[in-house]
Amino acid sequence: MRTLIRGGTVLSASGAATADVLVEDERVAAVAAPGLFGEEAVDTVVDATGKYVLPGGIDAHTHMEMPFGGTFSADTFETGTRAAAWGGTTTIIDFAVQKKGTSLLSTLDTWHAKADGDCAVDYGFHMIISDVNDTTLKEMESCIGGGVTSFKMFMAYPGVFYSTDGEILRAMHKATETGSTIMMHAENGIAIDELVAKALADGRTDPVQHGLTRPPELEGEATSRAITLAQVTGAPLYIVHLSAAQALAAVAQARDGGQNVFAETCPQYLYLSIEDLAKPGFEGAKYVASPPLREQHHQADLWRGLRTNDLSVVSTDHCPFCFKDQKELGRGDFAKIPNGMPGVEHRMDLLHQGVVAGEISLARWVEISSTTPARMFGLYPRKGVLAPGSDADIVVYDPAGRQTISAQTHHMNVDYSAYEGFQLTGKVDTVLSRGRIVVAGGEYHGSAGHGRFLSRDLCQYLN
Ligand code: DUC
Ligand code: ZN
Ligand code: ZN
Ligand code: ZN
Repeated sequence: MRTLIRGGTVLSASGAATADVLVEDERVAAVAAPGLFGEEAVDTVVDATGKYVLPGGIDAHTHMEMPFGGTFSADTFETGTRAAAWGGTTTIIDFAVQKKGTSLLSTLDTWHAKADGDCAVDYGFHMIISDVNDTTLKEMESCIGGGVTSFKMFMAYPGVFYSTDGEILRAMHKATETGSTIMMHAENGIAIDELVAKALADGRTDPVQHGLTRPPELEGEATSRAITLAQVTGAPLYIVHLSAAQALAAVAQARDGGQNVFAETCPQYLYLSIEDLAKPGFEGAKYVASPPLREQHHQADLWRGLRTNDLSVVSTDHCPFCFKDQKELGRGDFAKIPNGMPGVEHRMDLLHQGVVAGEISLARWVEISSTTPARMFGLYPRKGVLAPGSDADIVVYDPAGRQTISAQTHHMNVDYSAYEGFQLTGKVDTVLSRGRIVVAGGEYHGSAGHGRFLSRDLCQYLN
């Protein structure tokens, strides 16, 4: 089975060139000068004239079917990966969540049971550690053997996911020993819980209080502490969902010092702000995620961080909860609003607006959305690049397309969009997942079960 993608501008993390891409079965067979391949021996021709051709997006931070406060995030692996495909994301890395008192390996089994056979595009897992003990530490090795090479820990949510500095230190020692990566949710949860309790005691219960009780200084402090613990132990550290200028400054300083510290941000921190959380009535609940949306001035710092590579990845932290029956749980008590926002479908498009606005280059768009996440999480060059032998995960993108984001038209299984009414320049035209056309001409041709589990290598950036 051969597919020829003809006449497009082929993008990579290092530049752009007009070229044809030949796909044979599941892989890229060749990228060559236009017209070099005849169309005789080809089954399907995709005309990409006037369009970009780029490696499929990799969203390294999603939560499908994630348990949270007695409910589950609203996208299943099936609906969530279908929405990802619609938006040009052909790989997700989701999180298996260890519950206190359970083992990492049984947790991994549970997440395989949720995802295997259900995904429309390829997927991998990170492991969330919330119970550090001798068994857990030993099991980290088995996780790595099973292709799960990165471990998320929490400095927030005391009593639930929270780990003490000592527990973090122990896991970091194991990460150093094994070459695996510690991913950190860096917010000072002990201080935050006091601020939350005080707000509730004072009768301040609206969604905006979620933001006001999680100030950016407490993200900065936790980020610095995580970096120090990583320095002491030598562990590679990846800060997830970085939202605040204070945290970015800490990351930049560590990187200048040559430490293996990396960070991602998310589209919501680039485009939304605490003004959204402060919308009247209960509307702000739609924007409750942790860390919270910040004051608008942080956005310019984050865009700068993306240019300087102090922020090297953009993931969504896609964690959708319906406004009607799920966010409702927190009416009258902001602390009970499920934490998370939908976004897996719109990451590529929203980042393309950064290109349109002159914030980032085309090459940087590809780098932060595909090539770097592939290297960061041990998937390169199978993913993240269009080169002979790579998986044929390919997006044909129309830079002149227009669209308006709306819950009426999106494909995520959630009843609102955080970006409702956003008018975008650029639109996904055609998407291939391992050589198969899954989106074309505004129609979906994918299927649950096409997506395969990705056994990942270690981070490919370590000093
Ligand atoms: N952190 C995440 O990464 N996702 C959902 C909630 C949270 O605190
Ligand atoms: Zn988190
Ligand atoms: Zn998350
Ligand atoms: Zn619902």
